[in-house]
Amino acid sequence: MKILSFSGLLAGFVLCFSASISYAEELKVTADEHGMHAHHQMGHVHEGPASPISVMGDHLHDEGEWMLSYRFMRMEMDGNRSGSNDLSPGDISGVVANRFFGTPGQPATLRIVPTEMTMDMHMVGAMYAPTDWVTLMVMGNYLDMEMDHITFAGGNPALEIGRFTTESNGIGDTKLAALFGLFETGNHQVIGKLGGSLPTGSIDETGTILNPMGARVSIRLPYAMQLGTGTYDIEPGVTYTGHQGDWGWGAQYQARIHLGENGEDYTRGDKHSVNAWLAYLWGGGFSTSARVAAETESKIDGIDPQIVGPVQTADPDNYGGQRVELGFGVNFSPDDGILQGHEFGAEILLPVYQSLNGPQLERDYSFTLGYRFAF
Ligand SMILES: [Cu+2]
Repeated sequence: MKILSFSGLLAGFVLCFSASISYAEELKVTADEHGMHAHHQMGHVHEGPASPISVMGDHLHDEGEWMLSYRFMRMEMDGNRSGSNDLSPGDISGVVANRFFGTPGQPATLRIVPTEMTMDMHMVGAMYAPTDWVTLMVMGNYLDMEMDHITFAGGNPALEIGRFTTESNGIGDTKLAALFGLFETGNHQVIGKLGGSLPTGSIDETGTILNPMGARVSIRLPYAMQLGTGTYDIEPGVTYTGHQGDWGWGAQYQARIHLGENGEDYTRGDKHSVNAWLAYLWGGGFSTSARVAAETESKIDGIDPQIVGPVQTADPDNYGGQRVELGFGVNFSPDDGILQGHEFGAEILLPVYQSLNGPQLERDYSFTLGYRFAF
């Protein structure tokens, strides 16, 4: 269904912008006549269509050029699964073993089940190129998260006694990276990334929960609701991009490797991701893209002694997994006029495969809206 409505959207673009396309064709002819071979004008980072807005580190800037960006991402999680099997709250409460059984007040099986989570992320980034072959990047994040839960009675795991929502918000981890041009010929470019993440996000956020005895208590929130990793992380990557006429494509590998243990005695799971995309420039600066993204993340190593409870999210083993998502994007980056150098993009990602170290909340969708400006 979603694919069908996307085709509809594409068809819409074809109709709406056919006029702009012929205008763009005219411009191209003029450019060729004037010998302005399509190399990198100031404030114009893309030859061919733009990459999807959620893809980062896919381009270099010319010496002395800056770029500022803002992105908003919303990720929605809904329902649980373990491996690739869906689980209802009744499949978890009273069934899944509680790793904290033996600690005073902890039942043998789980009693609190997360049902939904929303994460909003505001990302502000800057890029600067000290030379043509190196571009530096810095990105700050602000996170706002909410998780809904059902609490079942300590003495009767089938009896719901209430619901509650926990929240956390604040600055996340800060990213730094250097991008290097490794290879460039005609329409093809390979860029290496050497990046890192600084532990600026809090890992001791607290919240109020409803426990299986019916009491509201304040506790340290589980790992999923913490704002940072607490560790210094290395983020290497390599990106290939190519373009031909109105088509553009790319492929990227990225990793996030956590160094050492954080101050609360644990390490988030390392993450590796690959993605590939295809984009088409319809004209007038409008392009659309389709992307496939796959990632694998390990479970958490170690345990925060203050995160305890009859809930799946308190268990470091219920983190990570593998997923594959499809992304559909739209970009607008005019070649001329007052908006030249400004780029607007949106992309939605829909999971097609998830195998989680669960029980764990499964991803429903995520989307990113972004703006970037080069000067
Ligand atoms: Cu840039």
